[in-house]
Amino acid sequence: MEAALAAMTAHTILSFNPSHSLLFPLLNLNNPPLHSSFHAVSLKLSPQSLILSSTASAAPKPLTDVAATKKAVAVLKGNSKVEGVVTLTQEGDGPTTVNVRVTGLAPGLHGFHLHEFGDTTNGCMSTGSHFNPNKRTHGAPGDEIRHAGDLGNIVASANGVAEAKIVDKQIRLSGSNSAVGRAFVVHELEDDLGKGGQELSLTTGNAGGRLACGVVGLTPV
Ligand SMILES: [Cu+2]
Ligand SMILES: [Zn+2]
Repeated sequence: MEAALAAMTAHTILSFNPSHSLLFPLLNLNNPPLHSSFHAVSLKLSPQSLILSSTASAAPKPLTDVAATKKAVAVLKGNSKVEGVVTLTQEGDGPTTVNVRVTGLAPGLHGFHLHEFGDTTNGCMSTGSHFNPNKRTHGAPGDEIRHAGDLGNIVASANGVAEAKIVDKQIRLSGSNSAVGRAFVVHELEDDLGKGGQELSLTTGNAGGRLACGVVGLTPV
């Protein structure tokens, strides 16, 4: 938090300087007699007041973030008997816990991802590709190089029920990696986690059709 604050302060000062160099030539041209007195006052006070105001506005924000627990839910449906519920909880800035229960599956592994869009106007197809804010290739949940949306596979038992508790550091419930407003998709086939050597391994994990999907929305904690 202190490092972020220092970075913000440094940024404030850096971004302030160009306005100085822009401001004074203009004043020089338009009103030369006022230049020297305004120059002195501005250099003395403005950087200090900027630092003070950025400190004051930045300090309370991380405190409320740390204290907050956020919770979200997605109800998965599709064009088959496959359905399920995904709940996400995140405490402060910690990892996100994703609890999954899907029924109606063929026994075995099924790719499970967060896709980019919370749009189901054309069923699960309109949820787009795997959520990928950092422009990486497809991978396993434990990989450094992966889509943020890559949560690997869920495993259905002989009775077609898959239950999983996934703790993930890339999916969040706020900020640029937020899952809220996007969609979870459960797939027909196993996700090869980018290692299948197939044409689609590095984009979709070759996980086949989209059996069910659901848009992530906030829910009471
Ligand atoms: Cu997917
Ligand atoms: Zn992916």
